[in-house]
Amino acid sequence: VELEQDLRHALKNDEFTLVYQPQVELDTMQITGVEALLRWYHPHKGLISPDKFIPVAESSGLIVAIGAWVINQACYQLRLWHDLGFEQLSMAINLSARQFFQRDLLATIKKSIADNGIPPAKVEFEITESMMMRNIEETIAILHQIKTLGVQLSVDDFGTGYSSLSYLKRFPLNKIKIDRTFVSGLPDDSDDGAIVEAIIAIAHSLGFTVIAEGVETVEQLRLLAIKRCGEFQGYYFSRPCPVSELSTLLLEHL
Ligand code: G
Ligand code: G
Ligand code: MN
Ligand code: NA
Repeated sequence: VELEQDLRHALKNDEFTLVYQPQVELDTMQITGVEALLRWYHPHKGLISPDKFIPVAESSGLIVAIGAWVINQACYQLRLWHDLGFEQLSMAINLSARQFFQRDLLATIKKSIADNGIPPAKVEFEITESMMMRNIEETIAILHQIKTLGVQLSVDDFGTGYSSLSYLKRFPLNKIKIDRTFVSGLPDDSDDGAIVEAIIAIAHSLGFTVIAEGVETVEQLRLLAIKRCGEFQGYYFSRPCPVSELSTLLLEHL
């Protein structure tokens, strides 16, 4: 309750910021995109993790306003990076369940893209596998609507939502993000190895690109390369970082 009160003031008090984690192409080790991740600097409690406050924002409905701020801020930052010459860079933005099933989402996305004058194809929205499976028909319909804007769509935390792989082809997606719980077992855990291999094979046969999350070691990276995973994210390359640090990384890797 206290957290919810504070969350109500956080937007207008300018307490939110976005950090960005690079998404890297395995073959070239070049940065192709970044994922925007929300951070809340509470005036007294300091940094509060999204794992703590996103659920509160969801249940209170505040997520709609906060999420709209995230979308616009991420698009604004992408415009700045494009203007600096990093024109190939894409921006991945997380959507929460309540945000996804909310009527204004389409208009919010459209406005942020138009206001910031960025190519829609360079913007990607992530929804989690568990969100997708809650209401399959409605999810498919909304994804098709979002798709008409020309943006990319990916499924986050894939492998944790217990969806049948055969369902996947019904969703108009571009990319699958392999959940980091499977990557963390690589290269020694043969079950995780088999799961990762299966996800990559199915994804490719359905025409999706694949990104592995949570890559922390060079051994994990090598195994993913052998299994022909296209891209990765993780501490091995970089933690999520503020704009200035990311600009430096872009100069070196793009
Ligand atoms: O960056 P970090 O590990 O702290 O993120 C924790 C969780 O919060 C992850 O599941 C991530 O997807 C989620 N998250 C981070 N930023 C956002 C955001 O802007 N919107 C939503 N809906 N979730 C986010
Ligand atoms: O659920 P989602 O994939 O959006 O969440 C991304 C979260 O994963 C962020 O909180 C980010 O900080 C975290 N993360 C990113 N890279 C790594 C990594 O290499 N290891 C671990 N443990 N967490 C990571
Ligand atoms: Mn994500
Ligand atoms: Na994830």
